[in-house]
Amino acid sequence: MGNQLTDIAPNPPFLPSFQSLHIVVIGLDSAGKTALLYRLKLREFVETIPTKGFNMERIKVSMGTSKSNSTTLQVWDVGGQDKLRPLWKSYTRRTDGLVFVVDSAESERMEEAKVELHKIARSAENQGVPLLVLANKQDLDGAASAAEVEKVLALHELSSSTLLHTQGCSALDGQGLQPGPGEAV
Ligand SMILES: Nc1nc2c(ncn2[C@@H]2O[C@H](COP(=O)(O)OP(=O)(O)OP(=O)(O)O)[C@@H](O)[C@H]2O)c(=O)[nH]1
Ligand SMILES: [Mg+2]
Repeated sequence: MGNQLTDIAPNPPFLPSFQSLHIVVIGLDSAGKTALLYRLKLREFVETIPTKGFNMERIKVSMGTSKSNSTTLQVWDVGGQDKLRPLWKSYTRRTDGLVFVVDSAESERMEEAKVELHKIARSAENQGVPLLVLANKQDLDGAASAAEVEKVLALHELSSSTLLHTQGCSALDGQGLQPGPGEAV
């Protein structure tokens, strides 16, 4: 994840390396947000329980190709149950990046995911905030590809207002989250 985020939101040269970037991870309940957070932090799959509030972890990543130039992502994983979604706004205010996680195998909830994503991405406060859509659970049979998720979520309707990238991944087996430049150090 760090790879794509640092690609679309590169550290400006004037940003001191000790400064951290604030990243908010949202998406429907059970999309895999918490599993992804701990896959990135601990590099392993951990069993989760539904998030009632939020989890926050600091994840150090290298910027560009140099490991000596690193920064810290302060990653906020916010519960996705419908009664918690009104709280998303208070986390996304003034964030440096948004990550929206989708369960790629759950086709019957894609419309619900689309509505929530468009609501948050179109809000005035989030204009210009880089958005990474993670098409999670690629390990499951029948999972939609990143390109299919991009289409069904109608991301082209958002691309003029925000920097956008879609990535297929799996918190379970780590695919799409491999270390590389800009990844956890
Ligand atoms: N097969 C598979 N299962 C996954 C993957 N990621 C998460 N899961 C499972 O999906 C379920 C929900 O994962 P969570 O990470 O708790 O989902 P969440 O988005 O944080 O959900 P809320 O906290 O309710 O918003 C759990 O049973 C996870 O083990 C994945 O990549 N592949
Ligand atoms: Mg959670």
